[in-house]
Amino acid sequence: MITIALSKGRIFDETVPLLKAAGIVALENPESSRKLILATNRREVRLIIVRASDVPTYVQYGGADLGVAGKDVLDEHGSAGLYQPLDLNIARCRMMVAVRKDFDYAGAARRGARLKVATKYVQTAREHFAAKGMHVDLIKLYGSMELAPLVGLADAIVDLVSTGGTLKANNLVAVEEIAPVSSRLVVNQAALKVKREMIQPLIAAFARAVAAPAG
Ligand code: PRT
Ligand code: MG
Repeated sequence: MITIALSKGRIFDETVPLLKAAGIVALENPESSRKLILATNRREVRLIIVRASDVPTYVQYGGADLGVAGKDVLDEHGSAGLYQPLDLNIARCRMMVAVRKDFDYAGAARRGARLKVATKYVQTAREHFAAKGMHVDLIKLYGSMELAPLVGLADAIVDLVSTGGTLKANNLVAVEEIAPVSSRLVVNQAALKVKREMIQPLIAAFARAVAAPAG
């Protein structure tokens, strides 16, 4: 049996075509089913549905053999015990620094001001500002970062941006790109050895599907 960990929503939706290219079709839809373990058309393959930020943990400890996780999540989690053979090029977005429209970020940076930065991505933010030599106080949030500058909790946020619609709706502007983000295939290193004859063809099929997307 091999177990693949996925999160609901955009990662599941964008992984479906890759699974299909590898001959794997889920027998249920996680949006309508409450099941956390989904059978597939292949008796020896099952999917588990976990929070996006829990995917690396399941794979690292062998609760799943493989998984799909955003680079944002992997950077925060660390890569211990995880083999990352493939950038799947899905769920793409950018890790950005954003501020209120009326906040002079460049000026504050130039003056060496100490900024309050709210984010779910504390590790990523710490490394980014340290590399720039900027002093920041990091405020850990678990969601809705866009609110923090609007109520004076923070001067800036570090968050993912895809269409830019959320920033715009909240009178925020992106002022700096930290990194492009896409989702990666992650594999448990022990499973790769023990179940190599099942996992290797799967990685190969995913790689072919990424190189030549259908449609
Ligand atoms: O929702 P939950 O708390 O369970 O976890 P999650 O938010 O981490 O999961 P999910 O499914 O929302 O995201 C899974 C992965 O998708 C992330 O880890 C990213 O790698 C990737 N991804 C791609 C995104 C986005 N695009 C994205 N736009 N994840 C989140 N967003 C959010 C962003 O945080 C912001 O609040 O969407 C909002 C901005 O979107 P735009 O289109 O308005 O710019
Ligand atoms: Mg979300």
